Amino acid sequence: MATNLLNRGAFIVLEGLDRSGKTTLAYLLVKELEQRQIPVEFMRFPDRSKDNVIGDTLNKYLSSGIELNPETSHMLFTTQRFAVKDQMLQKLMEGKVLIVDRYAHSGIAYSVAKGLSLEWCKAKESGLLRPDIVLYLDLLPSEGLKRGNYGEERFETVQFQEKVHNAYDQLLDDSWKILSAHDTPETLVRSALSNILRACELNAHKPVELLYQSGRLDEKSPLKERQPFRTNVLSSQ
Ligand code: FDM
Ligand code: MG
Repeated sequence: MATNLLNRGAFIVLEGLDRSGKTTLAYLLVKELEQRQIPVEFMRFPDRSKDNVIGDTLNKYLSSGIELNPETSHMLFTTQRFAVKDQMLQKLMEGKVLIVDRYAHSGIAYSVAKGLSLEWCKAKESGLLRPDIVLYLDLLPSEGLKRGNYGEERFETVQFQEKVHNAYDQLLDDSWKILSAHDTPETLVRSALSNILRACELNAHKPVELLYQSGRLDEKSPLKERQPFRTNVLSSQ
């Protein structure tokens, strides 16, 4: 067996509508894993850091400060994911569990909700790392409205969230676990954690796969031979 595949970490993504509780659950999961001495790292997309040009632009776009057409915004969100692809792989190979708050599925669901085609959006995300599990926090769009600070950002309207909800439905595959966003934090943590611990066990010796693409990252992957891509322009990490 290839040595670099010994006990890789699991790649976990949290997805769901605005106000579904992804960020809260992510923090609780990180705490639980740390308590179990399991190496873990939290990441989120988009990265809104003001010290990189894409993060700053996306932040202004989301808070309705500037306009971007759907294709442009899609590609800016996607670029942030590709910019840290190598770093994410490296962390997984070091044995770290990655807990990621939103990923390509948000990219696709929100862009499809704006009217872009599913095929176009999926093609743009193709070749990113494929999560071992997508934990989807299922929230009725009309329920999000009742949660705090709803409506402050660009996409926080029930009408738009209905479309996002329908678009997410089209992305479901065998890596998805559906959790009810209406459950208590304790129930959610218990259920998410058991899925994560199982994924750690099942995938420890399996290569990381690529999203919407057949083929895996194996030892001969050019990704491993390349220096990790680092720039202050695209990534603040
Ligand atoms: N969003 C997020 C997108 O439209 N595309 C993407 O690729 C990603 C990652 O950005 F409205 C949208 C989804 C949401 C906003 O909000 C990010 P949060 O509340 O900070 O997660
Ligand atoms: Mg939000």
